Order: sequence, then structure tokens, then C-alpha cells
Amino acid sequence: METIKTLCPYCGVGCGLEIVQDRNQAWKVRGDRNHPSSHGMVCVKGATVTESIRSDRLLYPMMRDSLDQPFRRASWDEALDTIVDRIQKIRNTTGPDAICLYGSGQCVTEDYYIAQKLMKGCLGTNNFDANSRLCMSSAVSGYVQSFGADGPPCCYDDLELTDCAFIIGSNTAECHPIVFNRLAKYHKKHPNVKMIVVDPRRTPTAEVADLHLAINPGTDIDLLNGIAYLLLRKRAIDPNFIEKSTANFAAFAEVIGSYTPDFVASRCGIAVSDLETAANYWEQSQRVLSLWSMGINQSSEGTAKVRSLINLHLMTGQIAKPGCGPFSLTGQPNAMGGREAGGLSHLLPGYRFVKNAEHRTQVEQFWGIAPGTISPNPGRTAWEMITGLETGEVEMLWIAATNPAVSMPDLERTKAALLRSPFTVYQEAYYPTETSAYAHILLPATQWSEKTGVMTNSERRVTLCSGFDAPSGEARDDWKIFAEVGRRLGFAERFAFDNVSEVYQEFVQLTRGQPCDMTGLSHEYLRQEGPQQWPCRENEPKHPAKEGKRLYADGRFHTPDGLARFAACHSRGLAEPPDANYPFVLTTGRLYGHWHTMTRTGRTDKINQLHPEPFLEIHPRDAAKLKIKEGDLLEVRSTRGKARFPAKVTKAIAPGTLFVPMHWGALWAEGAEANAMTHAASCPDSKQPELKACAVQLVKVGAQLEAEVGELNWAKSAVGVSF
Ligand SMILES: Nc1nc2c(c(=O)[nH]1)N[C@H]1C(S)=C(S)[C@@H](COP(=O)(O)OP(=O)(O)OC[C@H]3O[C@@H](n4cnc5c(=O)[nH]c(N)nc54)[C@H](O)[C@@H]3O)O[C@H]1N2
Ligand SMILES: Nc1nc2c(c(=O)[nH]1)N[C@H]1C(S)=C(S)[C@@H](COP(=O)(O)OP(=O)(O)OC[C@H]3O[C@@H](n4cnc5c(=O)[nH]c(N)nc54)[C@H](O)[C@@H]3O)O[C@H]1N2
Ligand code: SF4
Ligand SMILES: [Mo]
Repeated sequence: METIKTLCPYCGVGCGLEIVQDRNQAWKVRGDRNHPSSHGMVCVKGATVTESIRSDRLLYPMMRDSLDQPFRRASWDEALDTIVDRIQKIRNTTGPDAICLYGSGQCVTEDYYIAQKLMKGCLGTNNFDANSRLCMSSAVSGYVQSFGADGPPCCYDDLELTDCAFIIGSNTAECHPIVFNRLAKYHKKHPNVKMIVVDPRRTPTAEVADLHLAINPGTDIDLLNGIAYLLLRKRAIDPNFIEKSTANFAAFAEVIGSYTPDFVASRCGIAVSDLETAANYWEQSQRVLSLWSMGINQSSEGTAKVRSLINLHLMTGQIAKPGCGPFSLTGQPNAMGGREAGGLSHLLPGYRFVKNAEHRTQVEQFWGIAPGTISPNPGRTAWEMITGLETGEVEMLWIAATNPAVSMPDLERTKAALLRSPFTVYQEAYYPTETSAYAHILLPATQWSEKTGVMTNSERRVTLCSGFDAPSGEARDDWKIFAEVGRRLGFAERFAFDNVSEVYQEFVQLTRGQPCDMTGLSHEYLRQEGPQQWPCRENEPKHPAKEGKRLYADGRFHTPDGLARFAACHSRGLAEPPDANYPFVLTTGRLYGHWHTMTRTGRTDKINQLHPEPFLEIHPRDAAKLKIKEGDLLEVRSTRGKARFPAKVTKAIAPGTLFVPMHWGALWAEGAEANAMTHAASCPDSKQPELKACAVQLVKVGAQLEAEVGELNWAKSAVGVSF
């Protein structure tokens, strides 16, 4: 058999994979040495991905009238007709805004494009959002506000060209391992190159750093403004760049004036000397590369955090040159593609906005639909879909490629809302997942290995992911399911695609002249020429694949006047600070081997051996106070919910802060859901919830408590519902 070239379907690093079949017909994975992003490297997730792709698959459509009934097998026709009938009824009574579609950064670009065309271009509601709302939306709004457009300006080559890596709110070593490999190798070889890690935990990333700033959760803006204060005092700024390429510096300078070293050090819980060292590293470096992820984005002031970080690059002119710039590490394999294709409820394809009348007209004309078809109102965000179920305003929820019964904040509230949903369609590759329990109709989707499509990684590199396996059972590609519903609703001419490459062809035309111009790309081109970074305009000379592309090299940004904007942001801190009753800050995150809600990695032996069970990290000082020792079972409680974990006593976590992994939902452990405790307070600009911090109390599970909670049914998700 020939070697198949594809992309790893896990994280946003986007490593190239080669798939071959061994003598026993089993799929084997190896890194693609020619992939410019990963140079042949893979981590444990990529290396084991084929092990779980055939286990526990959802093989055919299933239906039931109510959630307390068991599912029965259905034909595709019956399932699709039921969905179409329901959509028509809701459109003709309450109207299309009662219909919601919740998608995922794990879809290919073509899936995204067709889903949002169905909702925004046919039904006339913008209620199409994705789990990227919980993930990247603060990065999107930060880039848009500072630069006039989304899109990380850097490329991975910068990892090996920098003088100083400033890693903030990112456990790169575990979550973007191949990016970290590239950086760590370079750092080790070049003693002058510095690495700063800002994270309340001493993660494996922080272990390698020259300077670890274990700040109090939620104090990033204090720190960033504090560094800016010192840089300004040292005159370590680039007045020429500020003058020619930016606006609003004066307002920014005024705000940072109050972030004196003593004030910042005490807010952040770090030493003044460490703050000064960080500022010195910035000052001494010609090229600082900032890498950030969820410690910044998942915050009630996520956009302001992103913009405060970008401020540092603007004031020092460290942007759009080799080795420097503000680089958001995308979480999911195709969250970037989702952003390009209009995959959030305020976006339209080609980095356009629902609120912009000109953008709506451009898309309506391209689709050949009546003016005014696209609603001018941003649709519901992921969380607003949940609250819409609570109020009864949402009458149909269609979920695809995400597992909200584990990953949404305030999980008890989420589950109660899902239980009230009059009609939930769940389009999934596996069965069961925690969310299957809340579905009226299950639609089997093909997944990576069975479907072909395009994904964009963190460095804006577009890779064609070729399918190489037959669909499992009756599973269909996501885009085909959306298109078929569109056809049955009477929009046949808008979904007249014979194959997935035609879908891509249509989509790239909508990027013409936009910041993410991909008109030079097609499936055929990507197959022949390999992965490409955008912008990639039609008829443009081919960029050498080995050379990374950067944005804004000419010092002009996508704002109307071409100037980047400084933000003048004060720190507001956590939405739910600890208090006397709930004295700890709980933070949540990821482990190296597991992927999110474990649909694949929970079914992979090697990874389960690596991380057999959930745990709670607590500092030895806090443990001593509460007489907790390693392995003790602890109950964590917020005002919303609770969960139990064995204690892991470690200095890796700051005193007063606790950490639990986000991975274990109700199917994989009893009562160990991180989101039982979290809240949904979100950033006013990006609407991204603060999944990184909530106030909790801690109780050691003793004889009395055991009796009290023993009566509770921990598999709460199964109450009143049937898998
Ligand atoms: N192994 C693995 N890799 C993954 C994933 C996975 O599930 N497993 N998922 C992918 C996805 S979708 C995403 S979004 C990324 C996430 O990648 P990361 O953001 O790197 O991962 P997290 O563990 O969620 O959070 C990162 C760090 O933020 C820190 N943090 C918490 N609060 C604060 C704060 O207030 N300030 C600062 N500066 N830091 C804080 C936490 O201690 C944690 O170490 O990973 C991607 N890669
Ligand atoms: N407490 C806490 N909660 C968090 C986070 C956190 O840090 N802390 N992080 C948030 C972030 S950043 C993210 S990205 C989310 C992730 O949360 P989810 O999106 O809920 O997590 P996954 O387990 O990746 O779910 C993806 C689902 O899609 C299915 N699937 C895979 N491929 C396909 C396909 O091609 N088609 C279809 N139809 N289905 C497919 C998989 O089987 C799986 O069930 O969690 C968020 N929740
Ligand atoms: S680093 Fe990310 S993309 Fe690369 S192999 Fe690991 S999980 Fe896959
Ligand atoms: Mo994510």
C-alpha cells in the first residue's frame, strides 16, 4: 500500500503524519519528515492515534422520543426527515433563532464552511458557535482589536530564531509538545537564549525555564503592565515603530504608570527581583517570542490579557521580524480553520463579521441569496445556547464533534439545561460519550482516517488531511450531513457539491482579498505541493515551503489607518476570588497523554498507563494545614458543585491554588469532573468563560462525610437519562 500523508488530528501544532499498513493490515503512524511544521517529530498522542479509531464507534443513526427511553436504530432517511421536519416547524413558529448548532475545532474546514452556510446563509440565524468559544475566542478578539484582524503573525521558524521565549499561561511541554521540542532543543544549544514561563504551576514547561514566575492566578495584566512600566522607565522601547505603526500609546503609558514594581510583585505574589529579571530579559533581547494559550484566553478578562501582551511587542517593536512576536498557540487541530470559515457566531467566512453590513452583502452576493438573508445580530455563543435552553428560547440544539456534558463550565447547570432541551441532535464518531445521554437523535460521523479535508495549524499552515480508511458502519462526513439537511430543506442549489474538494474551492473564493487569502490553494495543489501557509493568493509565486511566512512585515496592520492599537487595560482580577468559605483557587487543565474528554485516549492502553486516574495537586504547606497526605481522597466544592480526587502533594502548585485535570467525565471516573466546580463568567469582549479559576473549599473525605455523600449518585449525568 502507498504511504498516506496526513495531519495529526489532536493538537494545534499540526504535525505531519505518514500512515502505512503493516503485514497484519494494522495502521502504523510515523512522523512526516517533509512536513515543514514538525520535521518528522510526533508526540505520544500522534504516535498512538490509530489505536482507538475503530473502538466503540457510533455505527448507525439512533433515535428516541424522550431522554428516559432507550435508543432504537433508525435509517438515515428517518433521522434526517425528523430533523428537517423539526427545523421547518420551528422556523415557521418561533423563528430560526430558536435553532442552534454547536460545532468544534476538530471539524475540517469544509465541515465548518457548510455548517455555517446552512445556518447563516439558509436558515437566517447566526446561532452557529464552536467549542473554540471555550478555547481561542480571546485570542481572536485580542488580535482583531489590536491588529484589525485575527491571525497569529508568527511562524514556527521563530522558535529557532528567538533570543527569549516568553511563555505565559501555556504548558507547552505537555500541550504543544512538538513546538516545545523545537524550542527546548534550540534553548539548550544556545545558552544566551532565555526562556521565561509565567504559570501558577511549576509545569514541565516551567522546569526548563531560566525564570519561572509563579504568579497568583488571574494577575497576568498586573505582571504585563509591570514589565511595561520597567521597560518604559529604562527607555527600552522602539519610538520609531511606535510613531510609524501604532496608535493610542499615550493612553497605554498613562495606565501602566501605576504598575510600580512593589505593587505588581505583591499583586502577583512574586519577588520584585524576579519581575526585574523578566524586564531585563525583555530589554536585553532583540527578539522576544511570546507564546500563550489557555492561562491567558480562559479568563473573564481574556481579551485584555491578550492585548496587554501584544502591547509589550508593540512598545518594543518586536513584531513581524524573525524570532519575535505575539504567538497564540491554537488548541485544537483546526480551530484556526474554523476562524477562517466563519465558525463562531459573530463571524462570517474570510475573517468577516456578522455585524458589518458590507461583509454581509459580500457574502450574500457570493452565495447568490437575497439581501438581508444573513442576520445582522451575532448568534448565541456556546454558553448562551445553554442559557437559551434554560429559558426555553432554544428549541433545538444540534451538537457536532464536541462533548459538552464534560467540557462546558458549571456542569450541573449545563446538564440540567441539556435535560430540558426539547430536541437535541448529536453528531458523533463514538458511542457512548457523556453527551449521548442527552440526545434525542444520534448521527454517526466519520472521523479522521475516514474523511478528507483541510486543517490549518497555529502557524497558519494549511494541510490536506487525506482519508485512508472506509467509513465505520453507516457513518457519514459531517459536511455531507449538513449539506443533506440543507438540500432537504429546499436549498439544493446551495449545496450542489459532488465532493469535498469542491466545497473547499467554494470556500477559498470567499477569502479573496481578505487577510487570510487562500485563493491560491486547492486540494489538488496541497496534495501536489504539500502544506502551505497563508496568505497564499492565486497566481502568486510559490513561497519556498522551508521558509516561514510572517504577517505585517511592512509595519502596516489591518486597521482602517494601518496602525496597530495599544490597549490601555487595568487588571480586574478573578471573577470569583477566594473568600473565607471558599479559600482556594481551583485551576484546571491538561495532561500530556490525554486528549480532552478521552473519547480516543481513554481507549488507548499506553495513554491510560501513563495517566491512570485523576488527581488534585495541592502544595505541601496547604496539605500540612489540613492534615492531608499523598493519596487521601479529597472533596472539592464550589458554590455550584463538587467532585472527588486523590491528593497529589507537590510543590509544583503555588500555595492557595489547586489543580485538577479536565479530562475525566462521568464515563471514565466517578465524580471527578473538573467542571462540576467551574463557573461561566466570561470575558465581555470574547465571551470566553473563565475555566481557569474558581473559588473552592476542600474537605478530606472522612468517615462522616463518606456516610453523608454515600447516598448521592455520583454518576449524576445518568439521572433521569439513559445512555
Ligand atoms: N496533551 C494534550 N494536549 C492538548 C490538549 C489536550 O487535551 N491534551 N488540548 C489542546 C487544546 S484544545 C488546547 S486549548 C491546548 C491548551 O494548552 P494549554 O493552555 O497549555 O493547557 P492548559 O493545561 O489548559 O493550561 C495551561 C496552563 O495555564 C495555567 N494557568 C492557570 N491559570 C492561569 C493564570 O491566571 N495565568 C497564567 N499565566 N497561567 C494560568 C495552568 O496552570 C496551566 O499550566 O492544548 C491542546 N493540546
Ligand atoms: N475545566 C475545563 N474545561 C474545559 C477546558 C479547560 O481547560 N478546563 N478547556 C476547554 C477547551 S480549550 C476545549 S477545546 C474544550 C474541548 O472539549 P470537547 O470539544 O468537548 O472535547 P473532545 O473530547 O475533544 O470532544 C470532541 C468530540 O468530537 C468527537 N469527534 C472526533 N472527530 C470527529 C469528527 O470528525 N466528527 C464528529 N462529528 N465528531 C468527532 C470525539 O469523539 C469527541 O467526543 O474543553 C473546554 N473545557
Ligand atoms: S504535538 Fe500535537 S499535532 Fe503533534 S503529534 Fe502531538 S498531539 Fe499530534
Ligand atoms: Mo481548546
